[in-house]
Amino acid sequence: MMIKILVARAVFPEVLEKLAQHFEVESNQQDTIFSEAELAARMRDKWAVIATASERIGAATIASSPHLKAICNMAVGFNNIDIAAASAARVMVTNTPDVLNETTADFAWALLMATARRVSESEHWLRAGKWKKWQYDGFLGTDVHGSTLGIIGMGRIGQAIARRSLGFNMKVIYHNRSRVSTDLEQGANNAFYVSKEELLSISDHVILALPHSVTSHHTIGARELAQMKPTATLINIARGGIVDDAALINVLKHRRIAAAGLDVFENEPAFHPDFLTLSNVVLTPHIASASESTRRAMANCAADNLIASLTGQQPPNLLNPF
Ligand code: 8YV
Repeated sequence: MMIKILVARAVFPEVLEKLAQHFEVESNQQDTIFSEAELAARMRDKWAVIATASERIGAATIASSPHLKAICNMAVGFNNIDIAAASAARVMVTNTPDVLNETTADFAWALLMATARRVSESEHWLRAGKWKKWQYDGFLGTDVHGSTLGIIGMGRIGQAIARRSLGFNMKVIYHNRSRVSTDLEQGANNAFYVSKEELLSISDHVILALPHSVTSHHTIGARELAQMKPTATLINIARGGIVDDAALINVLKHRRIAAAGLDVFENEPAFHPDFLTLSNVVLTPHIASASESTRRAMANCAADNLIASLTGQQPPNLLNPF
């Protein structure tokens, strides 16, 4: 009898074929969103699962899956999984780091440029048929070149974002749980380590690239937003929950910062409806890693982690060695 695995969301067919060479695969090519209880029911007889950041896999689900050996997230972030419960049950957890660094960094820049230079806002205006004449002060934005970029979270994605700032002649400051090595700082366009307070008060543009955890929850709340320049922009390509969305809506409404570009939201996809009433926010549906080749690489990476974890090898991206 073949070992049973679950692929909890739709995925590239070639990835299912690769998995089917080793296992009996239950897939979800209709891409149904399972409730936690339904996911738990489907995982009950499975040895491993491929999930995305949208599937919450908590202690109860892990406890009700007696055969489970591995949870393979198709994401670099893993705040959707109770790692402590998985480790206690000797269930391996893996993620998909590195393959998405450059694509995600590209997108952080896409959001930064769109936000600072009011690309979406002006396009909506144009599409609404409002363009009757050129105006000297039409859609004045904030310069990106020559400005100070503040990056919170100087991991692999943060560094890839920083590297791109060289061509824009920017000064890079960063804040991280701890200072990174001098070599990494130099490679990140000579990024300079500062406190979070200093970063928020000096930066013209702030990009969030840190993981979400209990400690990073609401890293940017009302207090932090008040420390930012009134002309500053805020970009979040990391996770919903790092920013207090209600507090952000309040400062955007009163123009206490210039604008925000958001790819992630608290409680997504059911994000705060007030964002839709604001013209100074660029909203995208969690697509920072969404290039064809990167999404393929992520899916293959998750599959390779799963195959390794059930064939007696150490998965390449094991998060919880025990
Ligand atoms: C994914 C992400 O697209 O990797 C992550 O952590 O947020 C995105 O790249 C998404 O989370 C799918 O799991």
